[in-house]
Amino acid sequence: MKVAVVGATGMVGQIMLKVLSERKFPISELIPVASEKSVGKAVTYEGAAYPIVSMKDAIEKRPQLALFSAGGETSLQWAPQFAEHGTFVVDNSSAWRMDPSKKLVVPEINAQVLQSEDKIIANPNCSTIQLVMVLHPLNQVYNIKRVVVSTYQSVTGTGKAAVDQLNSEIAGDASAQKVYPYEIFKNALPQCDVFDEMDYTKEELKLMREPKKIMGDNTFSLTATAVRVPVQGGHSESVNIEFENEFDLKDVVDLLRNTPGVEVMDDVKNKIYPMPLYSEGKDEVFVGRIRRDPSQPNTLNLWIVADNLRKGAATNAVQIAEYLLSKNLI
Ligand code: 2RA
Repeated sequence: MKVAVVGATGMVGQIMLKVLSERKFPISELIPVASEKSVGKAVTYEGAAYPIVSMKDAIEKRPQLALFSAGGETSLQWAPQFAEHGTFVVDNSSAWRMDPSKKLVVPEINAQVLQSEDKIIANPNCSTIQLVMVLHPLNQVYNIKRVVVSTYQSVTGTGKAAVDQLNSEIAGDASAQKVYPYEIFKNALPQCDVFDEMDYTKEELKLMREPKKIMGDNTFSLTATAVRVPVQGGHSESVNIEFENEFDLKDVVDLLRNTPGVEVMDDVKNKIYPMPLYSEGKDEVFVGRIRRDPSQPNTLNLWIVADNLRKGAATNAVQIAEYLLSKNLI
């Protein structure tokens, strides 16, 4: 299969290439695409150099699949041009996620909504993916009433410049390019992306809106606070969930243990719980600190960690492509 990777030089694009290779995705021709200034340079895939081409050249090659991670504006401009020539686009930007005509997919939850005419498919936000991987199975059994989530997000979610800022600050180099409004080292910024008129950030709005579309359930309420922390291995989330129905805590843990793509790490007596240091480079969504909330009935607290560049972005996108392949849609 001819596969274009748009944004191939970015952090997510590079992980997409890694995941495609790890999962032995059947690529007959790899078409790396990046900004005009990168055209002619090369990316490495499975030990070989592949020249970066322009968007127009990539479209002319008529790829069956295009994995996009190049920002919303680029996706809005170019994804339709790929799609109108029959390419399936899986887009990691926020451009299409809440478009009612586009599917927003976490394969373990709602891949079945995909059809052959879905030529632009939205990959959810990283912090959304790890959250719904845990919320969905619980909702099916215990009927969620309300969710309160606070995130502790890796600088890798912002991109390479943010990682460079953190590493420079750790090294004591105050001259590094500032991506954030403040130092991130020894700090926690209660701002991921820009604020809206209600003083919520775009990241918080994604967390509050995307889960309902993916889970196909508008009956529960969800509020979020997204925080950036000086971490690189993945996003962490503290989640409080109130259910309509009573639950047995052991049943909740057993349910999550039997959920594909979720790994329970919950043995506090031995200090076993999810951490970004552990999740980095893995595709599972790790959940722990699962405990009843004594402040109100039918409510529990838990802690979710995942590598935001993998299951939170690249791996989920490749899994969508694998689903399309498995159903002979592509
Ligand atoms: C972030 N989820 O972490 C956003 C975009 N990757 O900044």
